[in-house]
Amino acid sequence: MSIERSEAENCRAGASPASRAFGNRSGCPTTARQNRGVIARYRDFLPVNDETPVISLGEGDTPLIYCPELSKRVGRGCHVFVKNEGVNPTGSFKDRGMTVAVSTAMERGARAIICASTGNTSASAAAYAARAGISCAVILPAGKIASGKLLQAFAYGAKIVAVDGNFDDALRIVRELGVEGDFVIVNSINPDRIAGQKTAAFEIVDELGEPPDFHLLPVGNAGNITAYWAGYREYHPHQRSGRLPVMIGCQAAGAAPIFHNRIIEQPETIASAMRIGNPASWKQARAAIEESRGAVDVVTDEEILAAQMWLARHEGIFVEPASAAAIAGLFKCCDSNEAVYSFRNISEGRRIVCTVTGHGLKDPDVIMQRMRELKSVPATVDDVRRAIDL
Ligand code: AN7
Repeated sequence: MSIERSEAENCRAGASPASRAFGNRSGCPTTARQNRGVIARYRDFLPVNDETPVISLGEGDTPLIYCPELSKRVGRGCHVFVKNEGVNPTGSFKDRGMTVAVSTAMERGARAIICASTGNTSASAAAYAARAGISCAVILPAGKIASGKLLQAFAYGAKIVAVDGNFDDALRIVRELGVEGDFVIVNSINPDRIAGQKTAAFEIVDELGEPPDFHLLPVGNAGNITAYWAGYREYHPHQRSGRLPVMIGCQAAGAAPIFHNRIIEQPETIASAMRIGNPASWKQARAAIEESRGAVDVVTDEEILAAQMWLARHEGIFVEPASAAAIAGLFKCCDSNEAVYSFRNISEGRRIVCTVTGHGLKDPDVIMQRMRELKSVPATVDDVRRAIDL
């Protein structure tokens, strides 16, 4: 009996009514407390308390990969690191915010969550709802979701609704449904999502000892750039220097409302994750860019696809097109006269982090189109050797 109690005490989730109803679904095993996941690691910085049931899939703690070939491309003795968010439980950075948003929703007794999504938020919401044992509705722009992401939402058992419209239409509908109170919205307009996503900046500072000089990332609905900037500022006391990074946001040329400073009615890009014309965190993203003396720039679909292949083939990191926008943005900073922020005159030895937000396998169709048809050969060593042709 006393052992049972101490296990329950160890398991913070065990304390709340919500988690009692939930039993073991809180993510807390009966014999040991789960120590993985962003809530376990950064609890003091997150809007949780001892009553909050922890709904986790072991997200976060993603590798910050030193990239020698990218560093060479930049030159000037600079060091480039890629923060690979594609290795989160559902294959994107969204899991960091989702663990917090779903845990706090459970604490408040939610029975269902809802989101609009270009794909990754829906995959993540569906997984964490399944984990929590609650319902999940995902509202998606019809025909514009990468196949891997759609499969995930289905596999995790979400109710999928495709609308004849784009992401901005879907988010408008979700906002209205949220007001009616039947669902907790888990888009990044939910501040708990942003709070969870800040932990990526904490991890980078913990690993490098201080923030990088430059941080590049793709920008769609602009929640992530908002979260990183908040994270870097909030984590100040935990770093050696008082410095903050220059934030550089990368938008797709056909879906660049922040760059153009106007709503884009019909956003279009191969990077479907970023096909957003009226970002929810627009103002916060602007503030991050201005306060950090950074920039927002655009990259074309061709540049995005070239960067995706380059990163896979030179560094062994396969990311989805939206994520490759950060790499394409880095190349633009280094190579192009049109870059909003040029790296040609930056000081020697600067540290640059690029966040790659989602795994390449999420969007196989884009790559598949570029593969030639695979013809089989007879099953002999000679035929295979000839076919290898190296
Ligand atoms: C891989 O899933 O908006 O600027 O609904 O999936 O924080 O929106 C996804 C966005 C970058 C842009 N990279 O981040 C959604 C959604 C990937 C993404 C972004 C998204 P934000």
